[in-house]
Amino acid sequence: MAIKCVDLISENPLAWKKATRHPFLDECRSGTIKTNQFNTWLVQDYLFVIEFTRMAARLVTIAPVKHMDILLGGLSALKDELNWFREKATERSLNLTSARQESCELYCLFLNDLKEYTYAVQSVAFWAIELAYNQAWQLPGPMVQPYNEYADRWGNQAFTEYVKMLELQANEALIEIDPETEKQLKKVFLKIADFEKDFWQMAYLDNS
Ligand code: HMH
Repeated sequence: MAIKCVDLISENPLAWKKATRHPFLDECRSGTIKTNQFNTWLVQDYLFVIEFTRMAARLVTIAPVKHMDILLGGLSALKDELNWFREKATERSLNLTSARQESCELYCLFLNDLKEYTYAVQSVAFWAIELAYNQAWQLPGPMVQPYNEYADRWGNQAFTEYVKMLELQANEALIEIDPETEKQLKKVFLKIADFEKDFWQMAYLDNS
């Protein structure tokens, strides 16, 4: 039996839990997150999404034709997301030209390194990164203002369906992978879980 996306989660429940449950998100739910901590996350996530968009674009160049439609929809959503980040930053008077903090920088370098891998590995990585945010912003439950807008961006039903489509496509790509690729896949998945955990923590590290 070919490995599937869900197997990666069920084989690594603790790592995935740390990726998707964090005090940062609970404090957004209750409204107790400090504004400067939230702003740190916001700016760093914008910087991350720029590199994630480049990864999405690279994925289009190697995808089978039947997978392109979903991926192009994803790119279009990323266009809106980048503009939305700029709006949020303007509302909060944030400087989007700040430097990437270490956890963001390492994650972005990793995204760039993914280009050396097969489509199967890259499509699973793309799914896992989107799913992490989809679940992380849903799991705390309804958030207070202004954080409900952020929870809705990644937790909404349409985004959930999009992530399901990414999972189906990734599973198709996994049907005929060799044992070496399967090993790479597991490592890449665990790295993503770890990067996601560190990304939440970053909000508490630097609030200059
Ligand atoms: C760190 N992971 C991180 N940021 C995001 N915006 C996503 C995943 C999903 O888009």
